[in-house]
Amino acid sequence: MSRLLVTGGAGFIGSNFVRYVVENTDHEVTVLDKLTYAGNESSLKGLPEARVRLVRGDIADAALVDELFAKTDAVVHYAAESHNDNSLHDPRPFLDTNIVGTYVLLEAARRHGTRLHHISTDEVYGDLELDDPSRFTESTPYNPSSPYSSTKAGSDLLVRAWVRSFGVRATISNCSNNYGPYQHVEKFIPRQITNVLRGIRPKLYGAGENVRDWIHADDHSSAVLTILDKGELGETYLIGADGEKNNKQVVELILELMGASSGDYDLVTDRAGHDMRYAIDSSKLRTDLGWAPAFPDFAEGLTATIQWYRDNEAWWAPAKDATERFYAARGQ
Ligand code: NAD
Ligand code: TDX
Repeated sequence: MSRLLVTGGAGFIGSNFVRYVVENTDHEVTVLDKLTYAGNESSLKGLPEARVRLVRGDIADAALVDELFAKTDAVVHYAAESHNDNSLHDPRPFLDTNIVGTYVLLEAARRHGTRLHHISTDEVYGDLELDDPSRFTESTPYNPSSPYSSTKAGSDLLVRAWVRSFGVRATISNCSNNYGPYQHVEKFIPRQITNVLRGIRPKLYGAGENVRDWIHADDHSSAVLTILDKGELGETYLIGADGEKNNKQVVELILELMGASSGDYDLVTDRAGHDMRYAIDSSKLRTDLGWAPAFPDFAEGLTATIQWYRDNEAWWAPAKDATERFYAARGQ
């Protein structure tokens, strides 16, 4: 049994990871989370208090981080400002958390010799054209487009430098787009599901042709546990489940699964600098570490996700109106 520190464990992917750890391992978990607008204490509701503890705090608070690292065997670092649209509106918190926060964790890992796994995104590689058959691999050059993805790229490079210069025991993973329960309504899939539930037409940016490579959050979690267990220090692993779909296909599937009419959506103002296509080649993770996704059926995973939003309006409703006002002010 190990003591895990999970930063950002009250967010979407972090809380799914904590739940997955409780259900599939003996590890004890301390969550360090600032509970920003994106963090939600109730995403950890129902988990056993003997196994999961929440500390409200900032990853950039060096004294707090130092105290927590002293009592930890391994750290999984999810905490981030995570939304591209917000980063176009106000980039500063992205630098503070994604860059400075990661730096503070690396310095603590260096002092305490703590094993660290850094969670990152496929967006660090920029985007691919629709007619380009290639996919991202661990050797694709970094070429981020947005303030969000550039700060994630910066954080990855800090991790690599701390591994090489100071011998920090770290690994990195870059995952594709996640879906599942507990995702904030600002993000594409929950926004459209909750729009339909509220009688609002789904909103597609631009022509809706942009492609994302979808993976269920539980498959992301199993991949991260696999890397913690068997990953080679200093290595980067791409995580993906061969789930490429364009945004129009996803909205059409949501409409169909929710019993709404095909074509019942609006095309709205495009995102500035909108990445066209992401696609992950996860061969290294599958071949070297023996990982495989358990939820490859997107329609099945989406059906369960829709049901979760139907059943949990009390979780998402408090954020819905403010989120829609933010988008409406931008013609989205
Ligand atoms: P999220 O926005 O849902 O959650 C982020 C969490 O971090 C929140 O609980 C928030 O309160 C917390 N946080 C923010 N700033 C903090 C700070 N300074 N100190 C402590 N806690 C802080 O994000 P998510 O979608 O769950 O993403 C989690 C991680 O996974 C991020 O690092 C993101 O880059 C990465 N990622 C996300 C996706 C995706 O599809 N959502 C895909 C690949 C990688
Ligand atoms: O209302 C919308 N309409 C729309 O067409 C929204 C909110 C989004 N979109 C489009 C933009 C993207 O092409 O849907 C796609 C997905 O958008 P987001 O959910 O904002 O995700 P994305 O920008 O692809 O980034 C996500 O995956 C990689 C996460 O938010 C990141 O944290 C992760 O790194």
